[in-house]
Amino acid sequence: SVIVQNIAEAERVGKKGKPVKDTASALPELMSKVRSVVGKSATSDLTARDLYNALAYSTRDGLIERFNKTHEHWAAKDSKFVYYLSAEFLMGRTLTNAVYNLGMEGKYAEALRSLGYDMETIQEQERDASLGNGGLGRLAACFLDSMANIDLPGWGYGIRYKYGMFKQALDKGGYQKELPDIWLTDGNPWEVKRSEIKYEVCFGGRTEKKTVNGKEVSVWEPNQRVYAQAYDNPIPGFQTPTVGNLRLWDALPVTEFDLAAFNAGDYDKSMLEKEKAECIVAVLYPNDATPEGKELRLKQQYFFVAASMQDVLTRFKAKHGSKWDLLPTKAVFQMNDTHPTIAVAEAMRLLVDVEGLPWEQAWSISSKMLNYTNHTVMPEALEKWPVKVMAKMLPRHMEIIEIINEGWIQWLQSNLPGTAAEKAAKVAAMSIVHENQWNKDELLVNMAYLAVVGSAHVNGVAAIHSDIVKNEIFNDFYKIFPNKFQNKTNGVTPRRWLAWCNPELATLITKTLGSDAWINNAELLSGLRKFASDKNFQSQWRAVKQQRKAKLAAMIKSQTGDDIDINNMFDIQVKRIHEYKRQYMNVLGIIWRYKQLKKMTPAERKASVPRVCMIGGKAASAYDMAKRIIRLVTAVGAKINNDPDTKDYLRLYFLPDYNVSLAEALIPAAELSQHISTGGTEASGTSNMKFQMNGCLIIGTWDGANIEIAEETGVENVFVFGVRAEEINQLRKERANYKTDPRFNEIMNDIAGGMFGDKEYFKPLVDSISNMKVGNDWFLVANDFAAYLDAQEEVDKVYKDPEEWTRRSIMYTAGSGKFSSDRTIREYAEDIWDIKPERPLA
Ligand code: RUG
Repeated sequence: SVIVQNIAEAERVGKKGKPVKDTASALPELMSKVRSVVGKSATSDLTARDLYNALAYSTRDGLIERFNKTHEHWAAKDSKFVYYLSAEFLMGRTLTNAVYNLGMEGKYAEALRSLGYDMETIQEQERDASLGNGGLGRLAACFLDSMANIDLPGWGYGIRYKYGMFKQALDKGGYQKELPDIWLTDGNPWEVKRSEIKYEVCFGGRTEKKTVNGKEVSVWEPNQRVYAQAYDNPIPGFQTPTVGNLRLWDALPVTEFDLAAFNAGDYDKSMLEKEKAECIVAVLYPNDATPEGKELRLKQQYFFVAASMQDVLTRFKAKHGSKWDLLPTKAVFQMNDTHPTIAVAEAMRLLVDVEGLPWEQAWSISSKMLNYTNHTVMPEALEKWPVKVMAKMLPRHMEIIEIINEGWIQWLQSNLPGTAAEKAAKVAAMSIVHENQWNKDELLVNMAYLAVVGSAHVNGVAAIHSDIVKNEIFNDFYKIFPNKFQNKTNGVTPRRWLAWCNPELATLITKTLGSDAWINNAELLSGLRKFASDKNFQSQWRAVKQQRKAKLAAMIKSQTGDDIDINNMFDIQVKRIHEYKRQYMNVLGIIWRYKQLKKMTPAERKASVPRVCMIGGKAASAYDMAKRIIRLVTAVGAKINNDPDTKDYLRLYFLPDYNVSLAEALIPAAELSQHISTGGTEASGTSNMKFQMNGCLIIGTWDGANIEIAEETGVENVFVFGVRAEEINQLRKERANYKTDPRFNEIMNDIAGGMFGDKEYFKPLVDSISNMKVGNDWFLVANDFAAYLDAQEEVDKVYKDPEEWTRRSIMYTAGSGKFSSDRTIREYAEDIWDIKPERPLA
């Protein structure tokens, strides 16, 4: 197809781009930034932080220059754009990524060395931009990288949260402690404030029917107004001059300071508006357990959607005036989960109320340019706003949603087959506004249904998940609009997640394949397959892994004081802590291993496969069970790491504050990673792809993207176990009759009996999976436990054969090409957005 040809051409041209190696100019450049930005002289004692700032501002110059060229080019071509609307962007650090993507690592590394620093030390000065919770936010960041990389005109739009994802610490007792993530305190060299780009965003108030030009219209009279202020964050591609953009919105008060109130001595009132505005963007995902929290979250969602849509429409109008029918040929939006789906109502408000278009024309435009990605099957994450909250916060939008819903219901009534009673049941099941099933007095707006009705395309994020989306979650809708639904299996950027985070392995791959072309064309990694059984290559591959294990061991030593033997298997599970992800089952397996080791003779222990197990991830502040799971990990770790009989054979560490930077250190060092969610619950997973790329073997369930990873790697190379998605409903129904494995019972008794202390605190955890009645052990830990232990035995067996283990490891990396986000973005561009790459001249 045309798009594939364009991309291929773009890549061919890009490969000619040579990395900048202008080392001579690097030192003077850095020194100039030391003077102008850091405010010190070249003869001062320069700290790592000073050099970080100097290097960041130097790199930023290069970014901005390319950014301007890219955007001038796209504007001149009047390219069609995709706008990725996401409440989360988990960007991590920018420095290394920018320096490497711009090909400037050689240039700066030497200059830094001459000043007595290395790149790694300097890079550690940067705080992660953690504007996301987990997979969904990191996916958005990978997508931006790939969009720039393949020259696709597109931007991300989100919120410039003042405090990102909380910093996780452990208190003395081993419980999670949440600390604010004050990431902007020392400034952010990577953003550009666009003072001139600011939009008013309104909330609350009421609507009033008025007659305008002989027509009755609804006029919104809001009672709060704030400004959304644009900040641009340039996103560089690799071996291309393209630099894309992430535009984040800050909230400002319309009146900065109430001088009259101040002069009257009311100091609190004088700052009130400012505080109210700042509150909107203060924290990522405020706890929504209270009505106040819910309102604030909806406010955040509307805030960034309203600013982003006004921004797009303003640019469109500047170019095309009121030729609104052209809009879907110039702009498409991808709504990342339900968080930005108020966009459906906002698009209608802007086109009908502000631009004066007839409803039908506006609907035809809006429903062509909006698309929705579903990322979860968890009902609690498919947002539903009480009508009361929506009507209070966004009264005009509530009216618009009601009009959309009326039209939708009418359409259903005229088009659905069946008797009147059958139709009525279907209409009730598919209505965008419906009763709360737990509280019949409350009406809810189902944001996912609004998105499905208002979008051109709806997609899931892995093959199995897209099937569940079609056949379960939105089955009624799928039957009506089969062509609306697609699959777009997730991906991750091979730049950050292999080439830059694991330079040791990247160098070996490049040497072996004869070129670094795989960095932009990950399918070329399949060329490693033919070396998988080559003994010489295997030993080089193992040496790289050992190097990375040594690095991680040093990090753990610095945090815990413990020495770790790098000949032991590094077994890692890192992701958000959730019952469905089953870190709990991992701990139960570790307890079983510990108990077995205790029973062994010293000789038997010596013959076992020693492991260092690591678990990391944050528990949502209001998620009590997840916090108890963390405490179980720390309690079990404390016992086994200090037991002289076992500590040489088994360790368990909880790694606090898991974030992008920590992932970059862990993933290259991992030998086994665990992706053990209950079949049918993990939409895709993306860390599984990162581990795979880095040659880490997977123990996993037949769930999410594990399935496709196994297909690409060779199912025989993956340790697969557990119940399948299609079995879980039946198993849940049969809960009461389930006979648990004796080993499982023994461990439950151990925890309940206080083997790891804190038995009262662990009681709800034990109860949640051990009383076999319907509704208990929802995530089927008991059902999978025996199969999990068997799979772990198989892991040990294979690890005892280093050649077989290494062969598999190579096969993982070789099979990871499909999981490049470049592939995913190409599919979105071709099948959903209809956007072609457009490369600016270098
Ligand atoms: O839990 C899902 C992951 O399975 C998936 O890989 C990721 C990206 O598609 O999105 C995660 N997710 C889902 N994060 N938040 C949600 C629900 O809002």
